[in-house]
Amino acid sequence: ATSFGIEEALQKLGIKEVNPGTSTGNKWFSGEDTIASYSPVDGKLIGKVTVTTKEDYEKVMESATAAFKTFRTIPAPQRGEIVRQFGNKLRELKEPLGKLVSYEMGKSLQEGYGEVQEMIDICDFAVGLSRQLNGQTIPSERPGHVMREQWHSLGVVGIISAFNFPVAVWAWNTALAWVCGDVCVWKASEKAPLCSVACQNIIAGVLKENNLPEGISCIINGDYKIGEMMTNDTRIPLISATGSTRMGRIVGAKVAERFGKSLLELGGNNAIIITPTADLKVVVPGAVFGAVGTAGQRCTSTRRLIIHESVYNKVRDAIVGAYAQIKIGNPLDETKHVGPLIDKDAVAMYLNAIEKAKAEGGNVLIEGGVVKGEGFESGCYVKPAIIEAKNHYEIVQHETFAPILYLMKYSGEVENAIDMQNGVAQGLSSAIMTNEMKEAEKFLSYSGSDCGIANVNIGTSGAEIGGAFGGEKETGGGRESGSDAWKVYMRRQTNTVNYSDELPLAQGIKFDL
Ligand code: UN1
Repeated sequence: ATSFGIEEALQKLGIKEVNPGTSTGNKWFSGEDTIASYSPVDGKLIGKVTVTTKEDYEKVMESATAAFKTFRTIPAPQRGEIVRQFGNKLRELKEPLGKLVSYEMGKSLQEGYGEVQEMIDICDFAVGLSRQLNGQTIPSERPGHVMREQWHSLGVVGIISAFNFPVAVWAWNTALAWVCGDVCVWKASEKAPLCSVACQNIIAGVLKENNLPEGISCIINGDYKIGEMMTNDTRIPLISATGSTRMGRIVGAKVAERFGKSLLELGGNNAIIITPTADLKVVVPGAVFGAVGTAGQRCTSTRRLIIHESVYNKVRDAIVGAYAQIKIGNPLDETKHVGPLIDKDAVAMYLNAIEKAKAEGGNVLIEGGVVKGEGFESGCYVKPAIIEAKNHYEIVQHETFAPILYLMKYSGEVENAIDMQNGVAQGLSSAIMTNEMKEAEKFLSYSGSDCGIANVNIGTSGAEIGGAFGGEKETGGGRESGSDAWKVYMRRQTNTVNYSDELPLAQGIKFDL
């Protein structure tokens, strides 16, 4: 038996040895092929999920398109009520679901719970939003006329999610999509398929209790070929995809070709600028959590520290000192800070990145490497590394999904640091540590950070759901979660109504018959 109550958690979530990987809600479909999910924590097989067949995909799409026609007629606040009940179920199941996330994906238990908390938070947000899907009234240039803008449900939303946030990213999308009157088809990462089964079990119960039709929440499972069925499917007006820039380039192009919309959340290359007035009490935890939290596998993970030369040695020594305190080990053990990487491929990429950084001239301050010995049998545990590097190194320009932190110096004014921060292809998250008001405002101004997220005196990761989440450039341009991100899940309609007895034309055009 596995320790830390995993067996019990799996049971509470309805996870079996072999699980059907395709579902339209309370109906499940099994194919022959399976994906085995091994835990990076101890290398053990957790369970299997069947791969979606072409025929079953068709059943899912038929069910989803039919459900949409009913679901969009239910008043938005009533759809909000469904999401409210879903949020309550998540509150009840926070412990087992958080544990499964931690065990299947490898992030610390605290972060596993945090991820479920993000799901609960977005449900609460969506419930309020269900009464605020407001359009506007626009003054018409013509007498006796009024213009309006309305937001209508869009249709089937296809969700492709990554292994690193195996449940929260799905919820960011579904909670909003559902209150907007859309139905969802989710292809989870093949590296965390059991999380999709667990989530589907939870929402299926809510849908059943409310006598709602099949097709409002669907899951499909498999590799990229299963995702491709969705990207090529004209019945899906919106694809929301989280993952690598490589994946997003393909998905974005495919979806655009058929005039679908895509919401892309791709790679980041996030930096913290550390200025001469930065407070070390804030800098050290901010930078260290950003770099080693989730073993560096967040798209918002801190990859680069851009430090002013006048404080460089002091900051470097403080960060290096803090790394000495980091405990690597079983993420279910709450005394550990850093768990494993997702799999051995990720370990190989991490090792390769360190070699490349060295070959390009990087100076290793904290040696990386694979952790061996008792408790580390999965072969997925690595040491967080620190390397002094130059921003232009090819490896520094590239997102490596692992705990490797690059330190670099800037001199002179903050503008030089901002140039370095912006001098990468990605544009997700960024931060400045400063007590100088002018520096902070410059960083946030039009000529400051070019990222979708720009923070002052906090790190690059750990965004709250209330703000819109996403970034520019190779990060893909999508925004999900808070603010007005809901609009992408709806279609905008402009209405002009004439309540006069005449028909004046716009722009003063005369058309006399
Ligand atoms: C991701 O890494 O894909 O800001 C999402 C954060 C989290 C979300 C990260 N709230 O770190």
